[in-house]
Amino acid sequence: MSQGKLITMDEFTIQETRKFPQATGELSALLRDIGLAGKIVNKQVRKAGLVDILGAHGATNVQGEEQMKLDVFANETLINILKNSNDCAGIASEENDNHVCYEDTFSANSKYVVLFDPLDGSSNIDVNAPIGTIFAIYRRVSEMGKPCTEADFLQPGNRLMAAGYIIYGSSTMMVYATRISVNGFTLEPSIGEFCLSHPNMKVPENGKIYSLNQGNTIKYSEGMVAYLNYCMESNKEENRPYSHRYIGSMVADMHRTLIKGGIFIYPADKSNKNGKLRLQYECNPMAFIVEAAGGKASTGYGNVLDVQPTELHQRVPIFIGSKNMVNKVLEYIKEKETVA
Ligand code: AHM
Ligand code: MG
Repeated sequence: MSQGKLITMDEFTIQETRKFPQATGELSALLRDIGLAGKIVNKQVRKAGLVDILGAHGATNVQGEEQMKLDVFANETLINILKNSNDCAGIASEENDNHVCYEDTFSANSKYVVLFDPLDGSSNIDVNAPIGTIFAIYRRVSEMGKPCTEADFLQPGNRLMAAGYIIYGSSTMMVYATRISVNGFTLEPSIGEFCLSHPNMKVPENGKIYSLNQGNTIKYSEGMVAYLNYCMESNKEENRPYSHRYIGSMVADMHRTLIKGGIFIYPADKSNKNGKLRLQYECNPMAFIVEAAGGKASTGYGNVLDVQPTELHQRVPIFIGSKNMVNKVLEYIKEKETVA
């Protein structure tokens, strides 16, 4: 944690941007807008347990106002804030079948598009476990001055300009990565600002935690099963057996992985040859963050960031986290040659 002077996320982002004389400040403004959406979502998330009192989706609350499900609320908040921002030409969201183009003049002249999962892990809301918003920012490839196009949203992760997440946990944090560094900001509720708390985050090269849905073992490939046995075997030199931790909320599992090291896996299995998680707004942003922090992210057959997307909601298997742990699981998978 940084000591002494409180540095807000906006201050920090502006200071960083000043290091690049050609920067226009648009990316900083976009990050600020996403942070603002995060604060608004956070306010609703903090009331989630009161849903039975205040009313669920479709019901009316005591004031007679219609209540919205949290993931719908998060989606609409992000869409509206980015629409009113001067720096976003359009968005794509897990909640929408197609991308959304903002067609006003300001937006048509904006150079960025944003993809997001507005509220990942939303099944965890009912049990008061952490959930999060994941986002990815690309520079558009379509012609400026005109509405954005699908091609803007089908760029590989290696073309990302920035990516991050907001975790609604025991505290609320926004973590974002540029190509240069990854930094984490904790929401100071009394002033309503994200403040720098985790500067220059680095994923430890080795870890002691593996994170995956081990209940699916019966569906896993031979290589995956062999790797799980490796994790569970006792080995004093390598500090095994490893601990197994799985929250079932990617943002929460990845946040722990980023801080403590370890590996997070959502592999291909016998019924889902591409796993479960979505490339453009779950795997790519997390891969970008982890690689900027010195870790590694693989699909089992190549880098996540090098996958050329062909459709907006496509899925990929993912092995992500501490470099040495990812390399180890890849050895097992390669040896058994069973991953699609
Ligand atoms: P969601 O986008 O519907 O919330 O699903 C994504 C979530 C991830 O946060 C998490 O890692 C994964 O699904 C858990 O899946 P499973 O229950 O199959 O282990
Ligand atoms: Mg999701």
